[in-house]
Amino acid sequence: MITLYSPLHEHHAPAFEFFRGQRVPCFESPARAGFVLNELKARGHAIRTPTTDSHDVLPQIHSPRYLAFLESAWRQWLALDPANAAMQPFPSVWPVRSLRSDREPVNFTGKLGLYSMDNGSPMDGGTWAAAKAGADAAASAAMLLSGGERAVFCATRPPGHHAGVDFMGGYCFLNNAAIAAQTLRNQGCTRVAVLDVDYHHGNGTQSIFYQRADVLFVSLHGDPRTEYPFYLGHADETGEGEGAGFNLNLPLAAGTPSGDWFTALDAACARIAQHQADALVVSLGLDTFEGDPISTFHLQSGDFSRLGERLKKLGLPTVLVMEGGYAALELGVNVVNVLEGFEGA
Ligand code: SP5
Ligand code: ZN
Repeated sequence: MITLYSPLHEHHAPAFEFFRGQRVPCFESPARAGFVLNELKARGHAIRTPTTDSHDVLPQIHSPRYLAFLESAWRQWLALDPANAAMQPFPSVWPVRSLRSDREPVNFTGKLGLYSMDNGSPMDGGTWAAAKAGADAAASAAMLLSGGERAVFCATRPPGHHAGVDFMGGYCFLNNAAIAAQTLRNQGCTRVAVLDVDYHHGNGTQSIFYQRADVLFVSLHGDPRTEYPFYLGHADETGEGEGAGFNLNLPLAAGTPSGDWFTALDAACARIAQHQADALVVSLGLDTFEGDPISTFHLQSGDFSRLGERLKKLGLPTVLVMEGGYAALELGVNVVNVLEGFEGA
């Protein structure tokens, strides 16, 4: 399976995030992709640079004002004070219920809050370039599928599945899985399925496709009653309008054993088979791993081979995009186990 990788991800390297009120090194680090790249090379996988520009598909997924903000955010931050070059912007005010989100503030902090779901998406001067390179990889992968490729993996960071039409969140800025799915639709696929196996619910992807029947969204994840992102991902969210019946959430209790996780995966795959999709996009989060520092599931490295085998059994042209997974040392092995499980099945 071809892997798409852009070194531009390295430029997204914010120094810290907030965790239990303290500044801590970002869990979502450049080293993550480095370990993945090393393992891919060590195990003889083909690596290519993305070739398709996602410029035209981006506004099909994200709002123009959000894209304009993201692209210019760092310049705006520096314009406030050159000393900001050494600082990280964080939102501190959000337009929650009863506040207006239709008016874009002039003030930078006002804009940042408007376009953020949390304070968990630190940015720096390389964030736009890295996120755009990830979106380009997602679009390129979809193009390779329409050229006849069976499966393509995007070794991207930052991840994407928490990013919605007009907001960042959970380390995510551009929704790579949605960009891949939309590109597949643009290329003539009638029905696409997105399967999200990250530990956290893919709230951004769900919300983007919630009213659409052409893109089925299926997710297994930590129960939002106790797990991030808390405000979406419940089983009663089944889609709306034309999208009614085209959203399936399979929330699992924190600490769920791997056997139960694979049972839920079977249910997810059964729904996807029923959709009669032309293509599959997998939001491949590896934070279901036993050793993940911020999650509570118990998958072992060998279980990721089994995941790859199960995905292959769907028999669909498949784009896999990397999402979370914060046990950086084991991330390469876990990712490549999925790919080789898929190839070997
Ligand atoms: C793409 C992705 O995986 N994003 C995840 C963002 C999670 N951000 C909030 C993490 C809060 C973790 N709390 C963990 C408590 C562990 N003791
Ligand atoms: Zn996650």
